[in-house]
Amino acid sequence: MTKHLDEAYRILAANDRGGYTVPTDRLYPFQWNWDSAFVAMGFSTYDVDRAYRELERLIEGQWADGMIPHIIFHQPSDTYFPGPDVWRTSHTIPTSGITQPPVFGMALRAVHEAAEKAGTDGATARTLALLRAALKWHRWWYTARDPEGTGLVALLHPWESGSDNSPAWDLALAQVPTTTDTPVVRKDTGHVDASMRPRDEDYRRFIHLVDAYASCGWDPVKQWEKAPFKVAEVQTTAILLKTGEDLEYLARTLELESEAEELAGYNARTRNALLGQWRSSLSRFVSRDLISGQDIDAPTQAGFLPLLGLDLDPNMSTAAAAEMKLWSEGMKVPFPTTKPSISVWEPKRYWRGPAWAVINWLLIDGLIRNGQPDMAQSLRASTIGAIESEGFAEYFDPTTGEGCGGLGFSWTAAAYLWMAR
Ligand code: 9WN
Repeated sequence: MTKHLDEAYRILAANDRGGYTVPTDRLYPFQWNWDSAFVAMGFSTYDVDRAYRELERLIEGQWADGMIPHIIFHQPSDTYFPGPDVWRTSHTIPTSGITQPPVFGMALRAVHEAAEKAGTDGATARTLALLRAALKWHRWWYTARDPEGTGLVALLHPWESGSDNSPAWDLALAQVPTTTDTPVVRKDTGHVDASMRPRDEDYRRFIHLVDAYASCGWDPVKQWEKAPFKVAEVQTTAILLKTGEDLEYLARTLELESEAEELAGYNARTRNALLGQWRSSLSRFVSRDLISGQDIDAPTQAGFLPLLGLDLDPNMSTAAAAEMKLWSEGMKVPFPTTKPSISVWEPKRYWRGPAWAVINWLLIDGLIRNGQPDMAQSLRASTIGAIESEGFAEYFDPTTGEGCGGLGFSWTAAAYLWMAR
């Protein structure tokens, strides 16, 4: 284990670009939002100052309306598409124009607790500044992405889910045109095998959406009206709820009572809304396409993520765990991001089947919360085992355990540090 811990430290040091960490060299040469939150939790296990720094550098990209973008382009690089010229946003530091799952609040609580334990100087002031930024972003989610106050937040681009080419988007994305104003000049397939990446057609739709929102001047109200893709999504909403709980905890700890009450209100609303997305016939939760008005019942990992933020009735948690077990049968490294028995399952293609250490991390937390410690323990052991035998790959083929995608990956290193602690 020491050898692998040392390797994890080495990867995070190698991917450091000055207080922030790139996901991996060349393939992802900038700061990514949810990657950095996971990385901050990894740092919190051995370097609290660096953990705070990761979050502080991320909020340099926060927009005036509160959104924290999914990419912060701190320094130029020509190894990634789409770069700042495609996004056409107007923040002081170049950024993308969409967001990513708000793991930030979970990370802030972990970093704050590590600082308390270590008795780190100046920790309260640093937590407070980050908490204020997190609160602004939290309010942004509830106004920009749930203007009708349903309690579920919507994504306007598949990249916002972090699960870019998941089968969950197939039907909704098919309605998005493949025409673009911007030439699609992919760089990713120059770094990793094209069979492991989203398809060209997916990219044309991804860029069509970027063009559409850039032409709204990135104004959230106009985007909401014009959006060709609008999905009230359970994975992101579950993460928002868990983050909301952690921010509420921090607000109470720092005696910000009215902020804590405000957060408690959001949390209660979202808890009810998420519970309403449970489908007992499927033993999992479903997202909703707000354009077609239909449930999205494609079987993906997102259906189990609500365990992270909810305390389910034991009948529900037992049913969800049994369904997860079914999907994991015969898998060397669970948890597959798409149900293995269905026709669109591809065990090596990005979010259409592979196992991801950070998704397992969130599922493990959800299983523990919901009284399933054995399953949590076996998922933890197989994730650690996959990393120790294959290295710190971006993700893993669940059937063989083979490491796929980019190598020397920061969030896989962070997940290892967190799970091994
Ligand atoms: C687009 C950095 C990011 C992750 C996402 C993952 C992938 C980007 C891409 O890489 O997305 O944001 O270009 O493929 O899907 O979850 O944050 O690791």
